[in-house]
Order: sequence, then C-alpha cells, then structure tokens
Amino acid sequence: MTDTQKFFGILPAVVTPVDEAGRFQAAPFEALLARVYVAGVDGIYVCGQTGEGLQQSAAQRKKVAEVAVASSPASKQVIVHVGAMSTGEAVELAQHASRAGATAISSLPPIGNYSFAEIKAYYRAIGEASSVPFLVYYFPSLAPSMTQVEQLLELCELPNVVGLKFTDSDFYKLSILARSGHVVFNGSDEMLVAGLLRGACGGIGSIYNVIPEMFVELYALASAGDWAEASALQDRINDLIRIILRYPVFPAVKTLLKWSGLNCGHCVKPRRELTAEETADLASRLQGTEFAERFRSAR
Ligand code: MN9
Repeated sequence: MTDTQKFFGILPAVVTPVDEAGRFQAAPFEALLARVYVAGVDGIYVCGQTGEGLQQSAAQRKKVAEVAVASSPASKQVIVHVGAMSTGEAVELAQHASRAGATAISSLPPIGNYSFAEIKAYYRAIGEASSVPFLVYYFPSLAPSMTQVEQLLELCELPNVVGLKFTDSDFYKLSILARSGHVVFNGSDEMLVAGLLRGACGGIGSIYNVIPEMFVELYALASAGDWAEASALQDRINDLIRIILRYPVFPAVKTLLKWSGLNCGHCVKPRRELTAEETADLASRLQGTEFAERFRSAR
C-alpha cells in the first residue's frame, strides 16, 4: 500500500479532556473516541492544537497517545502530534509515539521566530527519530518563514515525511503538493470541500469533534464526485462553524460536547473558559437551527 492509499478520510483533531488543574481524564476521552468511531470517522489526530498538546507535559502527552492507540480499532489511522518547544522534546515524543503504535506522527513548526533552515533541521531530526510516517503541519500564521510551496516540497523530501496537514486557504498551493504525490490533509474545516476538490486525501479538524457524521457524509459525497451535494452540506456545516467562530474555538467545542452529553472538562490554562454571557449567547444562537436538538442540554 502506498502512503497516499494509507492516509485518507475524516480524522477529528480530538480534544483532550482535562480537569481544572489540566490533568488528563481518560474516561471521557475513551467515550469521545467511541462516539466518533461510531459516526464513521477514519481515524483521529491527537494532541494537536485542538488537543492542546503544546500546553501539556511530555509525560501526559505520552499517556494520551497510549490511550488513543488502545481505544482505536486497528484499521483506523491514529496520528499523534509530537511538536514541542524544543527539538529534543519533539524527538522524544516521536520515538514514544512510534513505539506506542501510532500510524503516523505530525508536528507544527517550532513556535518562535525561526529561520527556514532552523525549521527544516527541526523537522529532519523528528523524521529521523520516527519509525512511522511523518506529516508536517503547515500553518502559515505560526511560521511566516515556512510558507512558500518550494519550501513545503523541500520538507516533504525529509526522512519519513509523507506529506502535510495543510491549514490554509491557498488551494493552488494545496493542489501542487497533492499533484506532487504527497499526502495532504485539509485543515480548515469551513473549506473542506474546496480542499478535497483540489486533491486533499481527507481532512483533520476540530469541528469534527461535534458533528463527525456530517463530515463523514461530506467526504463520501466528494469521493463519489457529487460536488453539488458536498458543497450544499458544507454550507449547512458552516452555519454551525459561523456560530462557533464567534467565541474561542476550543472552549466552544468543549461546551458543545458537554451539551451533547459528553463532558470533556476544561481547557488547559492559560486558555480561558467561555464566560457565562458567551455561554448563554451560544445557546440562544443554536435555537431554531438544525443543531438545536443535538446540543439539547443547552436549553
Ligand atoms: O487546523 C483547526 N485549526 C486550529 C485545524 O486548530 C487552529 C481547524 O479545525 C479550525 O479549528 C476550524 C475552525 O476555524 O477550521
């Protein structure tokens, strides 16, 4: 099986349930995974931005990765984000995830004002430490020195790198990467249909936590070439995303999960909770939408 056949479909960037002190809560995490797999997702992306990997200790991230692998059917893709503030810690997490049974690893660029040469050395070290495929996480606002398509193609040549998680709206760039034979996951949930049309093999996203089956259906429609229906479904999804984006995304997603009967606790500080006013506003905006019933405990 080639890499482009091995990676596909809908992968929620799953939230990490934590208590008020930021300690990982395995039981709601297992319940969330069971729920998204029942909805038909093809895998999960663990401890990324949505999963607040960078806000947790390395020891806790290893635990989350282990529970993620243990709670996933063997046929599902478990991609563990190992990006960290230092190359050393990212390498340690990459080695751990490879041993723990992850399907692949992934990493954001190092956060800070680094040159492309520094970023490339970081990715090389992680790729060399990994024994599973590696997906670079392209997120231009976090790393302005890593935005040119030639640079991204260069990173795709590093050891074990098979492609990227692509969070941008430049679908010209996306299409070049995909046509060059690399695995490209779309990262902007509100533009998934556009990414799929231009060659993404699937999508990884935070909104998939709350409406996984709608994204599964969108992917099925796109795979069948039914672009008109896929686009209409994207519009329905975006009615919810427009509401969510009025607030900080990750606490909003956790609030919606709670309202759908799955308490995933808090976000890791310094990420704040929604205020009482925002929570009431979110609840009232859901009223009368097709999502009202799903998040019924908001009433
Ligand atoms: O890349 C996610 N982006 C971030 C993935 O986590 C910053 C997306 O899933 C967005 O949260 C989503 C809403 O804008 O598209």
